[in-house]
Amino acid sequence: MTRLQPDDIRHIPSCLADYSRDLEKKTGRSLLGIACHAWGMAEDRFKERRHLKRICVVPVTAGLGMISRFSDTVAAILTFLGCRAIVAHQADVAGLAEAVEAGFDAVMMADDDRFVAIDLLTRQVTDNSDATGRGFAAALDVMAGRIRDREVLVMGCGPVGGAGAGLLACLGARVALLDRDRHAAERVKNAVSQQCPTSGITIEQDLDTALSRHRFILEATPAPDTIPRARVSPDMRVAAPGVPLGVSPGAAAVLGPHLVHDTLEIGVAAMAASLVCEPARTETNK
Ligand code: 2YG
Repeated sequence: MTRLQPDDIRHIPSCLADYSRDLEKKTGRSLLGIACHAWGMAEDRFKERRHLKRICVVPVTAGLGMISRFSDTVAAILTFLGCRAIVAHQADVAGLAEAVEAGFDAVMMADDDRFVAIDLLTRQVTDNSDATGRGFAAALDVMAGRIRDREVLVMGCGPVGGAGAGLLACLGARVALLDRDRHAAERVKNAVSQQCPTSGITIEQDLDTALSRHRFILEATPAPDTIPRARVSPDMRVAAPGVPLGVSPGAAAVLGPHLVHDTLEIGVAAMAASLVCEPARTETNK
């Protein structure tokens, strides 16, 4: 899993309104809209309920330690969406205890292994990887004008790519998986086939062939420049949750408004939508 650097997120709090407008131009949906779409929720339901959950973001010093302004950035995204969110005054156990003792309804916190939102009442745990995969799959769905019956290439079969593949399959896309580790691709294929039995999941062997065959791409690898300039065309649509961005600068220039990428916003917004609207945790989206 990629660890964010301060420079990856420094710009976020001051650019949220512009970013949401940019998303709306690119996809037809705002940051809030994409976050709701990730769980199949109506924006109105989010807007009605977003004040009901007081959220405390708790910094964590474990492992490689805190990332400068990470918790503040998470809280800024939540506040931008109209949620009630603050950063705990203390970190770690003291911060978690502070949140519970002060009557917060949910906490959001991240160590080196997991970044989660925990509803203290329902005990629902939303993982950032799952929310990010779903959020970018939702963005691809709206960019494609509904992904149903379209062929989609999912590059990177880790937790983010796997969650994105699951939602895309449930939305009716024909999903092709690509990963250097074939076992990872097989694992996702099995998981998605259980989650969405009607889906037609295939595994691609070769990057160049796969890119030449697909217009719609979810790029969820932790590698830069996996999609080179020579492999893109203006009719493609790419949603890229992978950090660093897997689309080369030349390819990004060709894609222009048909590329959605960020380092934290869509994933955190989808976590907020999950907290606020408590999607029914059926088998399909566990
Ligand atoms: O509380 C803190 O400041 C740190 N313990 C946060 C550490 C987060 C480590 N994880 C990552 O940097 C990413 N996996 C976060 C999510 C990236 C979204 N694509």
